[in-house]
Amino acid sequence: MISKVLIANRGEIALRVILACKELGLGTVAVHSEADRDALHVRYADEDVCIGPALAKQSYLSISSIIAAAEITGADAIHPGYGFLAENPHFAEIVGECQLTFIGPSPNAIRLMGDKAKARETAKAAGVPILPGSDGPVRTIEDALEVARTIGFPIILKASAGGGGRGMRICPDETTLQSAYETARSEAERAFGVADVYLEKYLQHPRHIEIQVFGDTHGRVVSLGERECSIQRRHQKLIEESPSPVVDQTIRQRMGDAAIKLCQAVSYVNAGTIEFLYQDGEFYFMEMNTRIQVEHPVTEEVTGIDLVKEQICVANGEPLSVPFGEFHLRGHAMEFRINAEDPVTFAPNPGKIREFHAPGGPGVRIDTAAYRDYVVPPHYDSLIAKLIIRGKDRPETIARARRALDSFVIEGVKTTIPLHRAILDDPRFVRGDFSTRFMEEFEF
Ligand code: MV4
Repeated sequence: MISKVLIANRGEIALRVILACKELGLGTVAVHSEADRDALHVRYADEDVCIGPALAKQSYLSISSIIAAAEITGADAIHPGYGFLAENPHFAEIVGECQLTFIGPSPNAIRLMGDKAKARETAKAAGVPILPGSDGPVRTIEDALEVARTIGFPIILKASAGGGGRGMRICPDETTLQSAYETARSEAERAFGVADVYLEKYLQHPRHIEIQVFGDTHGRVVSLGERECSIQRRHQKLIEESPSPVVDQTIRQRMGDAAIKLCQAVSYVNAGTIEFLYQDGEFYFMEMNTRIQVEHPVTEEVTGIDLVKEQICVANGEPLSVPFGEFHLRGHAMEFRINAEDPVTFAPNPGKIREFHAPGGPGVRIDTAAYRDYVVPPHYDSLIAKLIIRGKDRPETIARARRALDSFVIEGVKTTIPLHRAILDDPRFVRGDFSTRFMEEFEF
């Protein structure tokens, strides 16, 4: 039985996990770097351990320091949050070998889905729709050209070890593929230590729609509906919402069933996300994320399920609390990622928050570890708050989001608040008529 949880993370997600532990009556251990001594996750936890210098490699990514902190404090479980070590199969394995409970999926599931070419093959074998493309990595340029000619251009080259948009090359024709193949491979080798690339038909204006899934140790897997994540820039999501403006009950059922089939094929346990590309009424498997995601609150708000508490209970061996039978999405929710960065250039803008006033009122939730006089360190991700809005429908959610953003005061650092406010006045956004290219065309 879990009684004390070490949170191997920082910022809003560390705080989010601590809140869930408190509600479950569990003890909490925060770990922090030297740059995070004054961080809220440290103050909210029952115990805290400094695990190293500011540089993530020497603290939040240091497996030995984190395991040592768990042993010193007598923690019996580790929640990895998102980012850092959350999808490191080696870390999950070591946690288990140290007789600690990893609050997440098995090392094998993490490893399998971390290889994007293998994930694609697993999806195909499970009967989940995928885009036309190569079976596994393409070994030679001749191989690549043959597959491309068969499926037709444009195609996209993706690094097997990549994901989240890193190591991709779009090729509109044979000439670009000729030159992109080797550069993509050497880039992948340099970035991930594995040169393998695979090939897919390239969709010109897809939506990114993902399904939240959850499996337990009793063999049950559920789908908890979709999140629309097309509003992003440079592969950083800006706004997520559920339900998607384009997903009806039929598509939701089909996507959910496909997601469940994939999870069952790999005996998936704990929270996960299946990402799909959606275009012209069809959806295709893209990747699976084997962690709790930044945007999980959107699903929490429309399902009423506390996903982080559910993660801990499932790691404890309990069956999923989600009732059997039809789940339903109630109302609408949106999340706005508020980053300490220039809203025009997206350059990080760390520094001291001189004024901080968060909005409240009906349908407003804020997940943050920031406060007035908090100094946003330059060493980590620039996310400082998530504004999560719920309404009875999309129009009410948009109206609430506008008034919440209008009264959200953050001074001292530049933030993405004005950008969000402008997006909420865009007619295409308001109509729900957009693809992953929305921000390329958006004028701020
Ligand atoms: C694609 C695609 C179009 N066609 N694959 C980007 C992130 C990585 N997970 C895969 N990505 C894409 N894969 C095919 N076959 C377009 C993208 C893509 C994208 C996907 C989701 C959200 C934003 C995106 C922005 C640019 C490209």
